[in-house]
Amino acid sequence: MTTKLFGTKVNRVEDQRFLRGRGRYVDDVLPGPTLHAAVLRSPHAHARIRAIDVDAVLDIEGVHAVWTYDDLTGAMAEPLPLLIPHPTLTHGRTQYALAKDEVNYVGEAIAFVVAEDRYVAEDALSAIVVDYEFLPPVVGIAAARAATNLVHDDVPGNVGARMEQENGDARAAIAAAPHTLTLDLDIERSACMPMEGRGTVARWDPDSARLQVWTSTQTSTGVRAAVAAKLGLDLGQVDVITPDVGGGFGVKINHPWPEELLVPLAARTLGRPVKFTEDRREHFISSAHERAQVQHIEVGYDDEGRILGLDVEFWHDHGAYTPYGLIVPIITSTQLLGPYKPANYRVVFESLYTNTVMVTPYRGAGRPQGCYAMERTMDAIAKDLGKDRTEVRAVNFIQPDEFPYEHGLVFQDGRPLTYDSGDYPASLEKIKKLVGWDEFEQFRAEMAAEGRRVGIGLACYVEGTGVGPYEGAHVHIETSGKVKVATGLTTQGQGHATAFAQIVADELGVRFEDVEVVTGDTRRMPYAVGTFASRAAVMSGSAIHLAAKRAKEKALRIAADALEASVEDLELAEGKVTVRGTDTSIDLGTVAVLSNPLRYAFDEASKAATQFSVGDPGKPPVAEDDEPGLEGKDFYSPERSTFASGMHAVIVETDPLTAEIRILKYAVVHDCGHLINPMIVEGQIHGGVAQGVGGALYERMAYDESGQLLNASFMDFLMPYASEVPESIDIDHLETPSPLNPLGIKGAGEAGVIPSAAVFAAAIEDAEGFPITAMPISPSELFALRKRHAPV
Ligand code: MCN
Repeated sequence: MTTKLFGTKVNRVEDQRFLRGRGRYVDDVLPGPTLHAAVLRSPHAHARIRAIDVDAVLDIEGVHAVWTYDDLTGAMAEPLPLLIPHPTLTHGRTQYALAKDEVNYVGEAIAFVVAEDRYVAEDALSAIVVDYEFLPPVVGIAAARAATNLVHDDVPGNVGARMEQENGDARAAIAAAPHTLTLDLDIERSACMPMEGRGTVARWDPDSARLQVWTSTQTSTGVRAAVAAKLGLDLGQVDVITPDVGGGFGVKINHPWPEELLVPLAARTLGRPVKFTEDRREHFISSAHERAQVQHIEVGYDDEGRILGLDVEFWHDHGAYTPYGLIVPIITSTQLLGPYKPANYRVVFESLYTNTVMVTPYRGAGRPQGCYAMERTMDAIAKDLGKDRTEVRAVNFIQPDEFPYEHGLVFQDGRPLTYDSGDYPASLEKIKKLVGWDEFEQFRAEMAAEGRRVGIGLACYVEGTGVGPYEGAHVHIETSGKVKVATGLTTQGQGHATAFAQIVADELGVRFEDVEVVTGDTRRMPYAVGTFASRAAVMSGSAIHLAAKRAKEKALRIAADALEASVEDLELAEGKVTVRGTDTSIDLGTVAVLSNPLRYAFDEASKAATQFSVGDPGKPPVAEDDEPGLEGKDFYSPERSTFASGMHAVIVETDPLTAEIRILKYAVVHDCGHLINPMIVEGQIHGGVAQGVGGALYERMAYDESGQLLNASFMDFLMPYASEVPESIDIDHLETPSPLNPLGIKGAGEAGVIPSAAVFAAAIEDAEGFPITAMPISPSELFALRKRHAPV
């Protein structure tokens, strides 16, 4: 029997290639004699462009083109799309591919030069003269709220949107509650730093009038749609191919980037392939950031710590533009409640413009901020009541028999936010055991006896994953019996080729090694959405399962015909179709041969395809009503998102002298429904935790008040090394299957990063004994806090 692979730790097929340096990234693509592009970026955070003089540039040998906004025509001269509009976003703004008459952040693209090589292109940038009229910059949430200066003249108070939701009457509940408290929290701006930055190559074929674009993206179909629309081409004239992607983490979701449009336009205009590869500084100042929020929380609760009313107000720093609408703050506001069910909840946020890099979703997308607000509230309630922090959480949990659970909130799409399944009390028991919660006080005492200071923190979260609208798959069985699977989403290191092959191998009863998965090539799968929101497993996994099922059903129909048996008597395993209880069988490759009217003749005696024939002209090629070819195609569209959940706990040690923060233990309980590949899921959690450690203890975007990013390099932007990431992360899984998709899956890709700020703040606070309200926190900040809280 073929062993079932779903749920097992199959090694990642991708890794051999990556570990041997055989990955192929956009920068490796050279489709013929290629020109290279460079971008002139604003050195000022806020300025009006009075004039741009490019005359000197074209005299430079090797320069083929220099464009500013005035060279753009048609749709290219319109602002970039606002991808997810929302009725509340009354003042949505997106940038132009090249700044029109104003720049709003340091790094905004102003001019685009194409030259024989990148050196010439870069040098040519310095020959461009821009006449700026300086405008006062607005940097940070406080400055945006003060509104002394405006980012966009026509946006009063710098408020892009103000949104409020309420379930019940939070203010009245707080007023009537026996206990109340308020919290003010800060979480700073950070950003993802994929190893491979953004990059695009394009080639125009004048004979077929087709454009080929290679780009490092999370959504090849999105780039294709944007390029076609902006360049006035039919979708069918544009192929977007996404080779290996060295990390995306949200930043490579299609906005599209100006360069993703300008490079194809240049390729078509100049008749030569054109390439742009960003450098690290460009990644810092001209891609996207996230996180920055200031939060004010008021909560009323009873003697048990049960929340009676919760009122959250927060201010979201959106940077200069809103290409993703309000998606980040909407996620914060709707998923902030996590696994809890406060009787009354009101949330209001303002999305503020600042003269800084725009904010779009970064792994976790608004949830780390929401989790931070909710979990710090839980800790504060426990402290106020003198209760164990886990007890307060437990009394507020949604119970397993309450699913599907509705908070009475609506999501971005206006539909009610509904959790599908979960078992939070069981997760809590698991995490307590895993981290040694009940034994911690004894550990603390032992450490204190050695003069060491330790603290423990816990944080719970839920994550809406697997959002629609749809994803598709094409499963094709070759005459060799090997299986080719295409899904339109792209892959950035998540191990899709492995996990999806597991699903197909199980469904078709073929060897795992015989399944090859292709992602992110619009020629293979033109209709797809992309990889974000931890959706690939749910969306493409389900679509692939359904498509494989179709291919299997077809294989059985053809085999039934060939074997003169009924479909019900057949089974598909080990690469062949067998009449149950007999040794009469036909291998899958031969079934593929039979599916083609132009085929090899099937020899009854040897049960093999022998010689070429054109089939029987009087007979349909395959079974009645079937199309030729042994393949299955299907699309999966979910009713709504599925909600993964989890809990993290950390034990930290804070050095009494240096305030260095060390991680002694990190534990994770994670529920993403049925696991396709537990090893991949654990890898995703490890990666997320590492990113979370960075976000909680090291990384921040250090803007000065003039809007200059002071740490736009890896010399200055601290990321954790292997030495700062916990050596081992203890992980336990809980599997509450989702009832919303055929495999019972929930997503896993972002979970590791969501509770970081909350869990580290809790542990450090527990070690130090004074409130930690601003994250990330560095040793020097901890040191300063100690001084502030030292008894006088
Ligand atoms: N998986 C599984 N069983 C489940 C759920 C998931 O085996 N029940 C597997 C999936 O098959 C997939 C992986 O876990 O191989 C992640 O699946 P999923 O949760 O569906 O997330 P996506 O594949 O949609 O990936 C997107 C998610 C996001 S939103 C960001 S951001 C992110 C992340 O994944 N960026 C990443 N993980 C990343 N990992 C790497 N290496 N690089 C990035 O850029």
